[in-house]
Amino acid sequence: MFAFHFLLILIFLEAGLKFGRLVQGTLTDDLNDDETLPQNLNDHFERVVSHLEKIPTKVDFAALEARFHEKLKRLEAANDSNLNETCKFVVELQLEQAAILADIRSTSSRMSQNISAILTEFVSLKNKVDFETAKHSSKCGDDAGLADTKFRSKKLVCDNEWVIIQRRGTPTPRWKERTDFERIWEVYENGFGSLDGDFWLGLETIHGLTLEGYTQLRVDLEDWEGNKKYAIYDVFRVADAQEKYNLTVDGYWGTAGDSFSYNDGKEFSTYENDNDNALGNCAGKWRGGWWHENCSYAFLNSIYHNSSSVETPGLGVIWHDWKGAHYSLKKAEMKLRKPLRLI
Ligand SMILES: [Ca+2]
Repeated sequence: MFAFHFLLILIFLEAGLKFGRLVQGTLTDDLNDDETLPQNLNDHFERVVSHLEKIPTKVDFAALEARFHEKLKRLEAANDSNLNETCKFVVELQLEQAAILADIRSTSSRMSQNISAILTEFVSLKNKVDFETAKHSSKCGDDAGLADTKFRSKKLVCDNEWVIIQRRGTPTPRWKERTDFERIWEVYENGFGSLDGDFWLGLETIHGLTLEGYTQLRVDLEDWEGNKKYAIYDVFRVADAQEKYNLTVDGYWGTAGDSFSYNDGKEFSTYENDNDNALGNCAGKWRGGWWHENCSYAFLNSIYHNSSSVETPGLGVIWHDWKGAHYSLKKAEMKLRKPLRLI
C-alpha cells in the first residue's frame, strides 16, 4: 500500500514537471516572433521555475524510501513486543508524509496560479500586438506558402499572422466611391472591392482558408469616438458552394460581446439568393450578404454610413452586443489565422 502511494506521488510529480515544461516551451516558441517580451511575463516564468525547483524530486523520494526500509529492518530486528517504538515510528512516518504532501499541494497551487497569470498575460500581449499594429505585413499567415503570395489565384492581405477576409471603413477620398456590399451571389463567391480599401475576400477563398486550418476568426471593431473592441471565435469554418457556404462559428471570447454565434449552422444568403430561416428575405432587407438565420445580431456587410446614426435600426455596420442596432460602426475587420497551440 505504501509503495503504491509512492508510485502515485511519483506519477503526479512527473506529470507536473512535464506540464510545466510543456507550457514554458510552447509559450516561449510562440513568443519568439515578438521583439519585445514584457518583463512581467519573464517574472512569471521565473516564479514557476523556482516553484518547480522546490518540488521534491525522485531522488528525495528514493532517500525517504531508503530511510523507511532501514527503519523497518531495525524494527524487525528488535523485539516485536516493543509496541511503543512501533507506534512512534508510524507517527513519525505519517508526519513526514503529511509534510511532503502539504508541500506538494502548496507548490502546485502556486504553480497553477503563476501559469494562469502567464496565459492571461500572453493573451493580452498577443491582442495588444494584433490590434495596435493594424498595418499590412509582408508576413501573411503561418505557412511559407501563404507568405506574400497568392492563395488559389487570390492576392491576400494580412495583419500580422491574420489573413483579412473582410474590411469596412477604410479612409476613402471624396472623389472615390466607397465599395458597395450590396452584391449578388457570384460576386460574394469570388470577392470584391480593393485590398487597399474596403473589400470582401470571397466565399470560395474563405472556405479554402478554413480548409487549410485558418479556423480562428477575429473581428476588430471601432466606433466613431475611437474606441476599439474585438471578438474572437476559436472555431470558424465555411463549407463549400454545394452546402451554400454553411457557417460553423463557436467559442467566443473578447470585449465586443457575442453577436455572431447566433448564425452558427446557417447558409449564406444574398438579396437574390434567400437561404435564411426568416419568412422574408434578410439579405435583401438588411442590404448585404451574410449567414442569416431569422436575420442577425451582426451586420458587418450592410450599408456603410459616414457617422454612427442610422435611419433604420439595424441597417448599418452593426454589432448588436456592443452598440446595439442604432449605432453604425466606423470600422470593422474580419480576419483568420491558425489557432494558437497554447496547451
Ligand atoms: Ca427567407
